[in-house]
Amino acid sequence: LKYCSVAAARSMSGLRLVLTTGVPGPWSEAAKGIFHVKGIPFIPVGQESGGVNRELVDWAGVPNAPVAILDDEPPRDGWLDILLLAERLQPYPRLLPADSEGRIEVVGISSEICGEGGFGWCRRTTLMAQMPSPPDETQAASLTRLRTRYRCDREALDASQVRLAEIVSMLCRRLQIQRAAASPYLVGSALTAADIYWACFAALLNPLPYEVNPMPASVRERYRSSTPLLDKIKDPILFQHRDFIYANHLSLPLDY
Ligand SMILES: N[C@@H](CCC(=O)N[C@@H](CS)C(=O)NCC(=O)O)C(=O)O
Repeated sequence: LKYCSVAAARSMSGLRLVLTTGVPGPWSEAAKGIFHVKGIPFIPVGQESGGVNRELVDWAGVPNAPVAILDDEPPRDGWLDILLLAERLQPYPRLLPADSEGRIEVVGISSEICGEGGFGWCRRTTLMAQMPSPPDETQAASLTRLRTRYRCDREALDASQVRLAEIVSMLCRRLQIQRAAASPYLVGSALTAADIYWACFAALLNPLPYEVNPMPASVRERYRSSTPLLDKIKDPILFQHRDFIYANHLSLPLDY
């Protein structure tokens, strides 16, 4: 992907989407997926994972990604705000059902995947809290920044492991119930945002193969690491769902 610098993007109008560069950050991949499905064009702007990202903080108020900035509207850096913006710019295909009950289900599941204290957040905590400090000074500083930014400390570790297991079990159960009802989707019988989020966040347990996802080997190894508890819970249906969503709704190879 050809990224625009923050300085250049700032002087443009239209939809600018700040994305983590060089790795398939699940929140960034999901934001791209949402705009892709709706056919909404955007200007990609690069964010450095673990970096200070001073210019970005000055523009968007946050150092991380994704952030969607439309014209001179306030920057949107939360997954739900980004989704609601996409729904507004191009209502079809709907990624949130029209009925309130359906929306509750999709937003609830999505929050379990993307929200603070959800799957992505807890998986990051379990991976980063246990990482040995890298010998390289720049890498060590970047890890410290990420740990502080996302509160990945030893105290959060146990609670994160419990939440992670709970959410992964819920997703497996739900996918099995849906399969029994002949739906390949997480909610109802059509694609919703929850499917895109899970397809992208599943990488934190099992990244797509190198041919379509040439991520750094060290990050891949970390994402793939498991625990006896997770091994017991992880059902292949989690990744069958992911593969179906990529094959039918998203685009490969990943481009970050
Ligand atoms: N606030 C965001 C989540 C943002 C987030 O956790 N971003 C991470 C994962 S892509 C990130 O930018 N990490 C790299 C960094 O902080 O430098 C949302 O709710 O969508």
